Amino acid sequence: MGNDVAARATAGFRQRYGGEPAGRWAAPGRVNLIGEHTDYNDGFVLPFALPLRTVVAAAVADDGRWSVWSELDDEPVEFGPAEADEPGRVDGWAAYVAGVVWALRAAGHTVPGARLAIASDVPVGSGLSSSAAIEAAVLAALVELGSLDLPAERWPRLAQRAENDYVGAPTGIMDQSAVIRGRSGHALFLDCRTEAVEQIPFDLGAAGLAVLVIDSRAPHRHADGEYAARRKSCERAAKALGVAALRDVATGDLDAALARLDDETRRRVRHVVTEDQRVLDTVELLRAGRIRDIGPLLTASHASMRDDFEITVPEIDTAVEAALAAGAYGARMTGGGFGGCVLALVDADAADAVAAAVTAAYADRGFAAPGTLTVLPAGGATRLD
Ligand code: GAF
Repeated sequence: MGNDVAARATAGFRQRYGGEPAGRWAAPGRVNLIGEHTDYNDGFVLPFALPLRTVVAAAVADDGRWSVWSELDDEPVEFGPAEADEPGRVDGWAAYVAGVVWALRAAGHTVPGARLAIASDVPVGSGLSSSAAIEAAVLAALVELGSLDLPAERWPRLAQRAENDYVGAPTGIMDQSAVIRGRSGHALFLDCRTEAVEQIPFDLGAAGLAVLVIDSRAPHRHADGEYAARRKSCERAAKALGVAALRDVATGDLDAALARLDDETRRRVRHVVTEDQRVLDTVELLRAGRIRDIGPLLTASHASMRDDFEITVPEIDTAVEAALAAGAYGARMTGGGFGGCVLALVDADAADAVAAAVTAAYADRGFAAPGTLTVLPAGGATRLD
């Protein structure tokens, strides 16, 4: 098989199923520039889609069943309507596919049976939303193969439902929105309550800048349980404060609100409310074309995740500190936490030096070497051919 991800999906299709796919659909991974753990609090996020993509080569199957092959596994996973209609019956990576079929059927759509072959350049387990990429690419394929009446604005909610209710991960709507609605050269400013989006120009290249993504390689220990615990704590706090969601606590009212809470809840709430404000401030600066000036907001976001929301780990903090010491304008963990990736805003011609400094700091601390990659904002889910 070749190295190109689309070619790998096609080759996988031919090899597993024989014949040609009817088409190929792609969806990217994402990083979040700023706005962490704000989405399920009805707040604001500013992610962008990555140039790394997942590709699905697919064709209709007349028997009304679904076969899914992924390069992660030798054997295809097969399921029919009975397994698709019962959350949890399909597990592992194939649950993201079955979840999409489930969500479509639950919304009243007639989903065609299909053969699907999946190849991906989005690393699994690095916090770059490889699961949302699978969901979005499969959704794009099934909507088109079945000529379903489902405009793309409604895809993120549906893919989120697949993840929440079929897979059982209580995530918000950021990742699915980013990988579906992302646009090249832009960050996606999303109001997670209304789902209103604004494409914010984020032309790093023209400014001589780059975003360096550092894969911390920290194992995602306890990530699921801790994520759910943070979400619950936010929901309890909103109830205690008498608001629908933490988004409704205005920054001006923050001190009075915090005074009514226990110490841990106070710190959780302070993170969410100040993080929403940092997203709004970042958007203002980007609208004014002042990309370098967002650096301190990124770094403040990291401190808030580390000290108040308590979702960072030593590898992640080391990467942020080393990137800043090597001259990054700002750096922060991106994604759900407890591992995953850090992003650093750097001068394009300094990216290699910053990456080397982080790698050296890792060696000093005895951590396994990090992965590093510079990225530009890319487009969302699409049909390739
Ligand atoms: C994960 C979730 F999937 C998102 O919904 C979001 O909550 C994020 O963590 C934290 O901002 O990526």
